[in-house]
Amino acid sequence: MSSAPVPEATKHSSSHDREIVDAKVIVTCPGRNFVTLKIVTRSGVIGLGDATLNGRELAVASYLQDHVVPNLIGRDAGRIEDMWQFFYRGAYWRRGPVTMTAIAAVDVALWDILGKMAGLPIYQLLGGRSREGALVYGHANGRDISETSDVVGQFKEQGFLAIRAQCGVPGVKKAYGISTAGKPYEPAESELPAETVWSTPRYLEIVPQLFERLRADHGPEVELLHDVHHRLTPIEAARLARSVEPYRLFWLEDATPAENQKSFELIRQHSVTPLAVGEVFNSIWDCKHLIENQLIDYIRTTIVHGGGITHLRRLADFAALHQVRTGFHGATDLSPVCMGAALHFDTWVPNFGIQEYMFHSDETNEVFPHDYEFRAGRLHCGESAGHGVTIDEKLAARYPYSPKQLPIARLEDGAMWDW
Ligand code: GCO
Ligand code: MG
Repeated sequence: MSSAPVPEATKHSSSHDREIVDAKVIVTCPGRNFVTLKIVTRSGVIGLGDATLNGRELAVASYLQDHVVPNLIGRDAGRIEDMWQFFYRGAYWRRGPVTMTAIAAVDVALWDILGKMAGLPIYQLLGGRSREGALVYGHANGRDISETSDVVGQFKEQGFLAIRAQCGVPGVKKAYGISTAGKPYEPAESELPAETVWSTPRYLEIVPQLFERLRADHGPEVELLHDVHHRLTPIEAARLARSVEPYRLFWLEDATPAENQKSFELIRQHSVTPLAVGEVFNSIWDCKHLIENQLIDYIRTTIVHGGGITHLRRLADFAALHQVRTGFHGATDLSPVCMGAALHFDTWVPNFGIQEYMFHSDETNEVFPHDYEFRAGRLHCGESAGHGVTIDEKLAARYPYSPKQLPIARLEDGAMWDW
């Protein structure tokens, strides 16, 4: 009598097979620094989690190496929720970017392992497909309005349906989001923070002109986004949000720093421009007031900096109650491992809005082979089990860590400002 094939999940069903026997932190710099956590079970299943915190990579690597890895060995990789609670609730010093990035790395690696044990992509484990692909936005930037408009045109030609636009500010030497001629935009360029100078009046003058021109050149259909990068006070942010209303932005991002969540009330009172915030948040507590008072439209906190899939799922469900949608951070300083996991989440989450998509370099893509792909304005996660992103460790070892920090900003009189 021939026996029925053993389902993939049954093969790893004992906690003995699922025991974590190895965990390793991999730091590599294929063009930029990335930190990756690799977890291995007794039955040989490998899970990967991104642990990259731009400019603070080694702090997370050390948190993982010194405080997390010793606690992983011997535990059951299948107890994802309990592991999350162990590292969050079980830590007296909880929250903060370093801790939550480390927890995210563990969490994503465990979801990857669960997917591989079950023979299913993560989006299936979450509840299945809600959409055919994740709408993404690319980054167009130029030294002036004309150049930015040309670059927006180039993104449209590549099939992008949504485009973030940033342009140089006359009189400001290194405005946020503008690349050095011929190179892709990369802010963490030097070992110690580069000092940039900021002028709010000059900026507030040019942004409405930029979007007036973009609508004139590119018509009403393309979705346009803009990132203020925390540079404005609440009342200045309200003025900007109101002045770009005629150009129907998809969103205005990080219009003012959000430590004081109530400050968004002021912007809301004056404008109907949709607001996005949260790439620097680490937990639901950073956006609780913003969400329950419907002060924002999109929450940007993503997997790697927000405690992983387990916490983000909770955050997204809470946001859904208030009609707030997701718009995950997806800059190049988040590794393809984060992007892979985020795309499974995006494919499932009912209240999805958009996903940021900056292109990783060829070197990065070679170190992190993956099965997601861009087609007609959307990113599509693959069908392989887990999150579909692997690491070529031999190649990774050829790119040693290179210390780099993000810039800082000062006002024209020399006073420190938000970068
Ligand atoms: C974005 C972000 C990035 C950040 C970067 C910091 O919206 O893409 O603001 O450009 O500056 O991720 O590490
Ligand atoms: Mg941003």
